[in-house]
Amino acid sequence: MEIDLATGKIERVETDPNLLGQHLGGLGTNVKLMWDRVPPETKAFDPENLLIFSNGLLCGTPAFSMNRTVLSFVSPQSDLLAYPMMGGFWATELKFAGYDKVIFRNKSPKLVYIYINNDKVEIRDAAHLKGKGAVETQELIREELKEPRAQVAAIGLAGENRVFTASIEQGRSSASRLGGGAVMGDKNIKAVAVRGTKDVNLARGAEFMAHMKDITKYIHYRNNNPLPGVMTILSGIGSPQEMKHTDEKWHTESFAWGNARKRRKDFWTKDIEKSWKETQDNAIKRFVSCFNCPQQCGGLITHGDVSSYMMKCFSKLTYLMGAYVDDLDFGFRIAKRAFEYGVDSFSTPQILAFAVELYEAGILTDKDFEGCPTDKEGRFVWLLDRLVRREGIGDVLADGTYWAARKIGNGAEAYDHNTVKKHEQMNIKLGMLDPLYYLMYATNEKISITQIEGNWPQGAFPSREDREAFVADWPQLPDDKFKQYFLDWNPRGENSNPYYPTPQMCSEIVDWMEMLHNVDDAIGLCAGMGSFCLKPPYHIHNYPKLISAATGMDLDEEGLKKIVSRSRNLHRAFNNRRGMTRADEKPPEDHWKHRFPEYEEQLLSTYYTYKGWNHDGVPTREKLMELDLGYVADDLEKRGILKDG
Ligand code: MTE
Ligand code: MTE
Ligand code: MTE
Ligand code: MG
Ligand code: W
Repeated sequence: MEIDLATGKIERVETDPNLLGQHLGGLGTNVKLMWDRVPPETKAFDPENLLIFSNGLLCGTPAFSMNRTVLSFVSPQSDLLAYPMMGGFWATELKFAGYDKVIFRNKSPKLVYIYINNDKVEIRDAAHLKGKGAVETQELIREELKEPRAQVAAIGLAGENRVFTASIEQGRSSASRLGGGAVMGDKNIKAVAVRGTKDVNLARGAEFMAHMKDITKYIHYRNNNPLPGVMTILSGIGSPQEMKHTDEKWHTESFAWGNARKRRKDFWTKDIEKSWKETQDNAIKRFVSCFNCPQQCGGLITHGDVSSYMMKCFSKLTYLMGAYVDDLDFGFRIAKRAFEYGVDSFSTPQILAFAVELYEAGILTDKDFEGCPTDKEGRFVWLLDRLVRREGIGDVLADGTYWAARKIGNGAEAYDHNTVKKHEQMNIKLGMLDPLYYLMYATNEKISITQIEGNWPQGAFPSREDREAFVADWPQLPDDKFKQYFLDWNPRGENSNPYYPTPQMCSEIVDWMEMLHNVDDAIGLCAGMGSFCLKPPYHIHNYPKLISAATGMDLDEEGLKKIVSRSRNLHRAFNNRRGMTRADEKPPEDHWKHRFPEYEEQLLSTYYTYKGWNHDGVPTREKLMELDLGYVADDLEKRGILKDG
């Protein structure tokens, strides 16, 4: 469905089966639409920027955990193609209403919300919702529509004010990174509500369900047999079980506090452990899952006088660590406020901590902080309030550290030390260069690591027996050679970081994991059941079977790999066309204490070659032709981006 917000025209366009054959759905087909329709001159807040809400190819089928909505747009922060994602219930509701995507173009003259109720689609006035919270708005709209089962994705103040880190919130989920909320606010859309009651049909239903039987069995098995020898958050499946685990020794001591600055290696004392466990156990009323998922990664939070809300993963830690506050109570308090404002809880606390650093360094002054409380908690809340309203210094901070640093000047640029392609990274700063993570940070199009890491363990196992046990039962592997790579990998000494896995092996491993993420993001699967965890239920040997049974398209492994590689290269070309090049592909300088500049260049070159990209990181004509993307090669050549093949 396509909605022109300037004219109010609503069009229904039949999904083109050829397009699905070429790019599957979700992120894959979004990228194709963006390539075809959003030229490189278009900026985030131009009317021509599209805002696409898409479900994945298998959303709404009986397959577990197929519930991702993939948003796509040009990001105000990076000026590249952003694709934040959310689970929850919105994607499948859209499928049940009979649509695969909603594409918004142009801007509405006044604040509106959209109501899709099966075939009936309305653009409704939202003047009365102006300034309301992103969580609150969802309930207000359901009441107004008298449709308690409508699923609503909404923005808060931050999105309305085009804060570059504004998110889009839905139920227990959030499309968080790279400013989708800002683009939605710029288009004057407060919310998109959906209600759908139609059927979803499978091409070969019995066959599909037979495959699901095996997958279900495996999910039970994995849930009953957590992996030994890895840290708790990696031992199970589903997105990280931060609501269930209370042991935060690893995160609080390994990740850096403040604006990704200091590690506190003795933080996790007995007292902290006791108080944090108590706070978390009291705060979580029950566990919640996304549509048709057995894993319950979210928590329904009721905390003191804070009205109840839902949370999962790292948001409980990010503000607290950014502010150097030791009490978990603060984490649960400020998160609700931030979710109502609708901001990304990775970037935003880093920006607030960046402001505090600038103040301490005398680059920001008392004048900028006039009226700000002096305690750490009060200061963070005050800064957050200014940021989402774009008031005073908040107006500068609202563009994120990269842009704020350049506006503030006076040495502030040196404090922008944790961005890749203008985007704030997780606060993980470690000692020794990790060649796999180096490649992920440098090259993946999500501009953060989740989109790439996953099936390959994050570190070598110390004992040979444990390694042998791990590889003995590894049916998810795309190729048996990875077993040997893993067996030979040591935590220290010979065959360890940074020279092992070798650049060639690293290229193969990163490519394999990226391929899985590209599948998940195209079919709408939560990465926690596929690409993002160790030994997941969905993998390269069963994806093609499910896709074939659902669609009737008879895909094998090679065919599937080719499709996602096509979308992935088109995605890269889209960003190359907007100026992204080798010089942009680097992790923050202080990301590891020990760096190896020449070796890193070798890693990057080896990976580019493996991917079929030239020295600048642009797909070669040969690669593009192989993927039936000759039209992309022509375009890049015409623009002088691709030279000499
Ligand atoms: N921001 C908000 N507002 N709410 C969230 O739940 N989750 C964080 C981060 N920012 C989160 C958030 C986590 S744990 C992840 S992995 C990323 O958003 C996911 O990014 P995406 O939604 O852009 O795909
Ligand atoms: N699923 C896909 N397909 N892609 C992703 O990047 N991120 C995971 C998980 N599932 C991810 C994904 C992580 S780290 C988290 S914390 C949750 O999604 C975020 O859930 P939400 O987007 O519903 O808020
Ligand atoms: N990497 C390491 N080494 N350890 C971790 O615990 N957590 C993951 C991931 N990478 C994690 C990690 C989780 S749960 C999230 S949400 C992502 O980091 C978020 O980072 P991103 O925004 O860079 O994708
Ligand atoms: Mg998300
Ligand atoms: W996460």
